[in-house]
Amino acid sequence: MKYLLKGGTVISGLDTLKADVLIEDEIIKEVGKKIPEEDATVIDVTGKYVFPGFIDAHTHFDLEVSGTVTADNFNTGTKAAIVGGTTCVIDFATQNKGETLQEGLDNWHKKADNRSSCDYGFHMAISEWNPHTSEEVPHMFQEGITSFKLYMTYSSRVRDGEIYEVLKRIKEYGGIVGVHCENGELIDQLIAEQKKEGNFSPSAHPVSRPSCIEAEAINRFLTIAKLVDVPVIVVHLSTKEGFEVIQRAAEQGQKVYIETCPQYLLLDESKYYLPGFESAKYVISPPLRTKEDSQCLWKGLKEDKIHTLATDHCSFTLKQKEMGKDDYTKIPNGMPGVETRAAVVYTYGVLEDKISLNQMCRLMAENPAKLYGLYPKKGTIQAGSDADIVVWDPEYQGKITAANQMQNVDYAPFEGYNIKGRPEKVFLRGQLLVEGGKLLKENQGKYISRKRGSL
Ligand code: DUC
Ligand code: ZN
Ligand code: ZN
Ligand code: ZN
Repeated sequence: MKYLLKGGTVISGLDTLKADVLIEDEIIKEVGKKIPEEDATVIDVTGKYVFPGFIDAHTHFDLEVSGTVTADNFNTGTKAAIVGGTTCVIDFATQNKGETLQEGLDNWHKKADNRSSCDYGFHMAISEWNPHTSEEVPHMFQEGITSFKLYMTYSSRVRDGEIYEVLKRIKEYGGIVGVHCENGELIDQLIAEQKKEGNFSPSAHPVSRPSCIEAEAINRFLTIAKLVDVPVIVVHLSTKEGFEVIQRAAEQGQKVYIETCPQYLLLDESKYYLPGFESAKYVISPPLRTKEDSQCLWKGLKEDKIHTLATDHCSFTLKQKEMGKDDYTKIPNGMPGVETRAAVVYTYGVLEDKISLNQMCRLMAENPAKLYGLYPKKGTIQAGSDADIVVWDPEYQGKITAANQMQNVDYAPFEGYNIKGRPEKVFLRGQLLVEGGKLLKENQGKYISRKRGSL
């Protein structure tokens, strides 16, 4: 199949260019002025932006959390992703305690293979570090896994010494490690305190995980990374305090990549004081913060000190959230977001002049592609790249509502938010799969074996 996207405005991380894009089979064949039509199917995209397909490098599909499983699996999650303009997700394949990395990886392939509607790769989340796990690392690279994840909180948390060993080992192979930075031991202590005082409602959630809990963990993680002398990633940064810790390390020459998410930019801790059990929708970790924190994160994006915008999509239905009706610590943590990321970032970031169109492209396509070893196969519109393309209609106007979302959840964190702009067409490796908000064909996604990244 040959398509010629004619008359659009092609967005890259650096430029905005009036150009045609020729797609042949799975690949972008040519980008240029007035490409001859020949035998291609011509699509007039005058007045539209032409973005590389967006990449969401932080999703949790089909993940067991607090004795339940996320509402979105790879089938529903990747459908929601592609309709929202995301053509590739990198999900966290998770090694449960007692498992090998290979077992964790095999499990994730079973969950994702043949039922994904966008392309997908995996980070490997390591829950147990031992001599055998260490031996498995080179094999993970052969399997296309070049990034790893550690938690400093939850039951899967690892100790400082283990973080040190993991960083050393991954460094040997040129991979990169991203860490969920929160001080798990102190959180347990603060939770016990809240319960002793009789506080069992979601309003105790942010009190159990204050800003310093994130900032301290970041500082400790960066200390370890400095000892090992290796670049690292802080995932889902939520606080100004944490941002400042990272900037101090960066000023001293340390290479630290930062990811944040729309919820930390647009929502704040007032959500924990809603009537009834409403607040449970927003029980995520790290928690929502203050408006001042959000402002700091927007500024960090604007100044290119924050490198990627992902979702941490980890969805639970209201029924699942009810598990914590009498005890907020039993509310499964997480919220949906994979479907609405681009529209929200465009409307509340680009149109409000907080970031540019090119930055949107960098944060959601080019940078994650480079950082995670997908570039230039993905994350860019140039000859030879996968034809993963979002034709963005800047004129579309709508409203976010749970009633018409694809994500398998019965609420929307951004319910009632006005949206300007949406993906009018989405191509995945040359196939037109989304048109006018409708998914035309399911299960066309495939596993992407990643190379070592560099940004
Ligand atoms: N935070 C969440 O809210 N959910 C899943 C994992 C995480 O770190
Ligand atoms: Zn193998
Ligand atoms: Zn996390
Ligand atoms: Zn996460």
